[in-house]
Amino acid sequence: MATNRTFTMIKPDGVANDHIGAILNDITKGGFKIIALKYTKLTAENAGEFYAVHKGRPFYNDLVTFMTSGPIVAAILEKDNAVEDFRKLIGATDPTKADAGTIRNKYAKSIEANTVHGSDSDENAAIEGNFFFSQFERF
Ligand code: RTP
Ligand code: MG
Repeated sequence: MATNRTFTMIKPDGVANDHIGAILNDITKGGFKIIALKYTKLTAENAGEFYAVHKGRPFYNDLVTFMTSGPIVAAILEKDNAVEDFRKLIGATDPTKADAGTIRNKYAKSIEANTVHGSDSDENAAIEGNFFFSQFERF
């Protein structure tokens, strides 16, 4: 059964290009409730651990460098069928292939600087939410 939570980050390009407010608005209008929210900056160690699944891929080192290049916004979101519906809201990894109206279509500049992260499974949503938030930071 699909759980009702997913995890997202507004990546360094989304923050640097002043899209935090617009993206949170899109998320809310998309029917997601924000149940945890944090403005922070990843260390290389944090980013390496978060993206460990991609270790060894050609883009891994650039991804870690990019994800540590500036502050990010992390959030846990709640909605029925959250993981799948959120990935629809953000669009394809490559923004040139993202459907019109999706967050990546509207704000992303490249496959790397693609503005938002969305968990790819219920299991990873729980792992990623726990990576950023304690039980005292989710409501
Ligand atoms: P995310 O995990 O950030 O939500 O993105 P995703 O599921 O759509 O894509 P994924 O395959 O998990 O890749 C993670 C992030 O790595 C960067 N990437 N660069 N240069 C490349 O070919 C390439 N491929 C992936 C992107 O920033 C992608 O979001
Ligand atoms: Mg992914």
